[in-house]
Amino acid sequence: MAIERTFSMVKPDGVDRGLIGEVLRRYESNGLKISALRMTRLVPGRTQEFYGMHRGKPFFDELVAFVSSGPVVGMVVEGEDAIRRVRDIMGATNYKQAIPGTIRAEFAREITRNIVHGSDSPESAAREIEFFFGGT
Ligand code: IDP
Ligand code: MG
Repeated sequence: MAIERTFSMVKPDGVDRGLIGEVLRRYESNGLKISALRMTRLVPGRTQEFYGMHRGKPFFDELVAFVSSGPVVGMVVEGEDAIRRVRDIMGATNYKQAIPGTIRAEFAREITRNIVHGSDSPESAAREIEFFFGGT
């Protein structure tokens, strides 16, 4: 399995609840490397662009309002099979279906406010890393 780079982001609920360190620790203690890190706030137009694949879905407006509501911490995570491993550490989108011990199972209480984002494919990872870190 090749070394991959993926994008992950602590969403505003994770930042607000003091879970930045928790998320970083889980990646690092699993042997993944944080190779870029940036705290910022995404205005709604940027969040709409970031989540463009979900445009038109019933939860889109709520998702955009939530992710634009406060600071986020974006990061590049590197390692063997990093895309799948980050998603395994995060847990399922719906926290009720997430495997116990995952970030979302332990900390999320709503489907939308689920603490973290992680790229779902090599194409998404490349696009999201460029979106967040391109030009910096
Ligand atoms: P993912 O974050 O696990 O990749 P996606 O399907 O890409 O999940 O959805 C993006 C984000 O949109 C989710 O993390 C969650 O915050 C929100 N979301 C997804 N599905 C729903 C839903 O059915 N209701 C409300 N919010 C949702
Ligand atoms: Mg997704």
